[in-house]
Amino acid sequence: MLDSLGASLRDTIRKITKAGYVDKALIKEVVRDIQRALLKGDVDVHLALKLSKNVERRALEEKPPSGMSYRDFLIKIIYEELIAILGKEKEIRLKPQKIMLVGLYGQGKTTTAGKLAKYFHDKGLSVVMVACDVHRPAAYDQLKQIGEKLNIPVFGIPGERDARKIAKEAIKKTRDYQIKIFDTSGRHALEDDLIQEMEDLKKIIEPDEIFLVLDATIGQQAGKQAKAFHDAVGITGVIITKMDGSAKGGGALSAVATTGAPVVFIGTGEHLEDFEHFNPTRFISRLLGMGDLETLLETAKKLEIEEEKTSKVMERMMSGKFNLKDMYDIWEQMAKPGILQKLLYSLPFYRMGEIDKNLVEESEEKIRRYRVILDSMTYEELENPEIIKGSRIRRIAIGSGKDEQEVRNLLKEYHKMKRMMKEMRGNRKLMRALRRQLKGGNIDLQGLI
Ligand SMILES: Nc1nc2c(ncn2[C@@H]2O[C@H](COP(=O)(O)OP(=O)(O)OP(=O)(O)O)[C@@H](O)[C@H]2O)c(=O)[nH]1
Ligand SMILES: [Mg+2]
Repeated sequence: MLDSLGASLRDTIRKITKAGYVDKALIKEVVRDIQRALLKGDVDVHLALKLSKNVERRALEEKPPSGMSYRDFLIKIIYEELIAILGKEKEIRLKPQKIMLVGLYGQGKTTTAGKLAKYFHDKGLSVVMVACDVHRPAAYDQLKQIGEKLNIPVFGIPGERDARKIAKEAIKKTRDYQIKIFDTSGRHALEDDLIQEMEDLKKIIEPDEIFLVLDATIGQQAGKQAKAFHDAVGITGVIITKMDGSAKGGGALSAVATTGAPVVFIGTGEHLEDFEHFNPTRFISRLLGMGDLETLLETAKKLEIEEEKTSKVMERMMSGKFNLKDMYDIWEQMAKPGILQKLLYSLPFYRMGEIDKNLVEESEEKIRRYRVILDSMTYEELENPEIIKGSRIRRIAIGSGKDEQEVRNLLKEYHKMKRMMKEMRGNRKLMRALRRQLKGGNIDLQGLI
């Protein structure tokens, strides 16, 4: 499915992964690659242009959360933008419902009726299919055969020429089933009599869902058809069939998404199990061949949360409020291996002089010890360190297995930090610099150690 589009996109990702660093030239090259791949995959020119512009703009303007490399960030942007052109996922409810399938000749309605029936049947619901196609000879037999294969009942009136009568009878006779799937007849084009028939059936059936069945090989035309059917009868989703072996699947999927109608399922072969619920995120992960993209995104999310936490602490410090809980947050960030060293290097006055390696190690060790002590404090004490005196100090020392002197040292350090912050607040130039950093989302915990 979409083999060549997938292969080109995977090549692009590989190019990024292999690159020594991400610069403007690489971004431009990657954007060109993606554009070419999308156009070859039959994606609309404007859509492909818009996507590549978005990727370029975001890659040049946005900054990765601290801790994430520019390389991973670029991949993440591409991934997100590709998902965005496929629209939103539509949830499939596993509750009693009536589904009406519509579409032109030979798009795959009858086969899809069977696939849908199997989908719900496999999930433990009772299913019946209704043969409302009275135009195509042997339409009833075709559905009946599919039903026999699946062991799922089919309701129909062989020989009946009026689809409305069949639908009316079906509504009366299929009350016991949870899922009712109505196969209808197609036409060469969206003619008036097809529209009339769909409207009449819609009134009788009162379907919960009207799914338009479209063949992927029509490519971008899928968008126009989806819109025309929607205007004529009101569809609630689109099922795209024959995604296997069609190079135009990308065009069909993206064109439908631009109409706002969600793609609900895709058919990927002639067999009844060749069918899947369409999920844009999963689809793109598979297309890019990256099982670990989810992990990448999760990591990014975590880093963003941490960054948010850090900037909250900074804000509190700048507003003059600062307690042991904030100190704990800062130390929690710093306790991560390597972070402290990175921070120290980023401080201007450290950069000027030599960084003593022992200092880093000592500080890391001290932070580890202090965190144990903080863990033994009550919430009230962390919020309001001034109340920590005599008997509380004793209790905290025993609780953390340290001696009282060390608890006192920690408190001293806290007061020193607080004092330092007061002085910082007096230093307007420094505060301005900090605010700028905070706004840029690039925060160094300057001067806190
Ligand atoms: N490769 C492939 N073939 C499919 C898929 N879905 C349907 N087909 C084939 O497409 C052909 C037409 O499918 P039908 O289900 O009969 O289509 P229809 O819309 O009911 O056709 P009419 O009733 O004549 O309007 C059949 O040969 C199916 O086997 C699919 O996802 N992949
Ligand atoms: Mg049919």
